[in-house]
Amino acid sequence: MRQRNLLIGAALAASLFVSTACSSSSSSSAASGNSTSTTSTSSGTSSSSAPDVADVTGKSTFEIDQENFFFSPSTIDGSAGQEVTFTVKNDGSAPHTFTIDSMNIDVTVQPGDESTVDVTFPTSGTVEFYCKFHKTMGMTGTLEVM
Ligand SMILES: [Cu+2]
Repeated sequence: MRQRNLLIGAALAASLFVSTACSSSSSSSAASGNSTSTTSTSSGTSSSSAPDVADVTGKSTFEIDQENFFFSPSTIDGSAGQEVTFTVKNDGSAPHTFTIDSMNIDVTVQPGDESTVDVTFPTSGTVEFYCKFHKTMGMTGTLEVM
């Protein structure tokens, strides 16, 4: 008698375990559904932080956006000696600068504001531009002659 009760108890425990396993597997599939949407969200984030290159060859004007805390695009390809008027637009919530030491360019743009800057590409190589407030946070960019 006592042995039989143990068997029933074991069977009950086994069926409980199965139903628990079932519910936990269904809840884990719901969780994986959540993680799928999380993945698509984070891939959108990673695409905005991915190398952001623009080719302005042949253009006389171009817009650079300032965000918190990066330039978009951050790499700008042009031709040797090309003159471009950049419209520097601050889409962030903090003041940012567009600064190029070698060209004596140092423009501060307030949030929601924009400013135009005349830039001449170098004859070869690269020139760095940056925000002097957030350079240490990686808010830099490059003018590049291909
Ligand atoms: Cu800044």
